[in-house]
Amino acid sequence: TAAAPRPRLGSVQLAACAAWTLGGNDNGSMITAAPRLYPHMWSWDTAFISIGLAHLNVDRAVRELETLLAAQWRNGMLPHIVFSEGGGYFPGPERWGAAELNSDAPDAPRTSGICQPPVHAIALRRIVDIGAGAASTARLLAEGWPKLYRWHEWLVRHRDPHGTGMLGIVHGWESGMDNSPRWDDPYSAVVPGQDLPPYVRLDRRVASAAERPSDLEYDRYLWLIEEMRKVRYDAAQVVRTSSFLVGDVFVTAVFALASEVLATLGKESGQPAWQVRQLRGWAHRSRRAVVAAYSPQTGLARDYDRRANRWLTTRTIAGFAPLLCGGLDAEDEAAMLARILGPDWAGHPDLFAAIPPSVSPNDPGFRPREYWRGPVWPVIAWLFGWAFEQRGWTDEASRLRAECLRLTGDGAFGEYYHPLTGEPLGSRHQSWTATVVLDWLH
Ligand code: 9WN
Repeated sequence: TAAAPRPRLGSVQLAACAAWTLGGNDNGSMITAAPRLYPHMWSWDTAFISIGLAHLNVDRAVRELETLLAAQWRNGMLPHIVFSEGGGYFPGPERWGAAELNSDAPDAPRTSGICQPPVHAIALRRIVDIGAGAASTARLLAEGWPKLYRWHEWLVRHRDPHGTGMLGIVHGWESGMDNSPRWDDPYSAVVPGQDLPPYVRLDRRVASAAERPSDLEYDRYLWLIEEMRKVRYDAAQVVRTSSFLVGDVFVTAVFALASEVLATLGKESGQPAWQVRQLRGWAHRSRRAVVAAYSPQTGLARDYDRRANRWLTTRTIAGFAPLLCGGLDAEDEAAMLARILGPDWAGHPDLFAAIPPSVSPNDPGFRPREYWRGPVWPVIAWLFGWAFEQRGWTDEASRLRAECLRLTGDGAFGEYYHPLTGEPLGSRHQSWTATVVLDWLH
């Protein structure tokens, strides 16, 4: 797998390409996650998309985040998909049936019935900083902050009902890392019933089968939706009945980080002090849960399978979650930082660019083309880079940024990349890849 020579654009051309990509994905009411594979709005994609947009047009960035927030469920959940009028994606709004089954779901726009990692407060921070002084950012802060507070509150109430600090997910899609090997064990206990309604996958019309999840994986994804439909997406019942329930260490770390960020934004903008304090308390508790999930044996943090009552020791990029939110003691943290940069991960000698892939090339389960089982995801690198900067690891952050720009410098904006050759994979013109590139260029 020798790296093929790839064109590299200058930074002005690359920024222009990114802007062109976002413009092309704008359907008039939203910027879709990707032109053909994902013709709708995805929750965490939109958070990242709005960051890049803020560099081009801050009012447009604000509008994008507002469009997502307008689809918030009445109970506080931010849905993982906000559907546009067009079709072209399966499962679409009819298969989810969220509005028909649950009165908390909005009738318009249509949405899915699950959520995604809570990175939105980080986007709010970035937009407020980039667009300081603009009337639209002041509006977003005033009106968006209480919505994000309710979103975090929903997560605590429904995904950590016992106050452990670790947030649960009820579907691999909620992790954002759909078919990561992290979920192989818990998914093996998800047995699709005979009454799984038939369906036709649309994703493989766009991306090659070798780069997408398998049919068995899809049956399980769809079966979990059937289970949720049976309890009408009632959040408390979903957690009781879903055959997939996992404490997700990465989502928990994102939540801890984002709660801290939201608290600071709230303090700066005069939000109620008790809510700011509560957010800091949630952040503290979740940070402790992430630290408690750390395994000295693997040097990584673990997920917890709540159905099987056991830790999951799969080694993936998510195991570096403590680097996002902090909390480890200084020695363990230094070792973890060295590990993510070292020869098993970003420093692996065969990598095209020194960016940590989703699974280590040294892992027997490493599959360099297959979605969350090996490829590099620029957006994940952006998140770690941003956290590194917050933590004061500025050299590491700028090296990561330079390597990411090298990987994405051909302007293809792949959804993910082959870690050894740098080939773009999955969808091309993926909005969140274009947008993190824009942020790196500034
Ligand atoms: C299911 C949109 C989304 C991302 C996820 C990524 C992928 C969807 C899919 O695409 O998931 O939600 O159909 O494969 O895994 O992280 O938000 O870009």
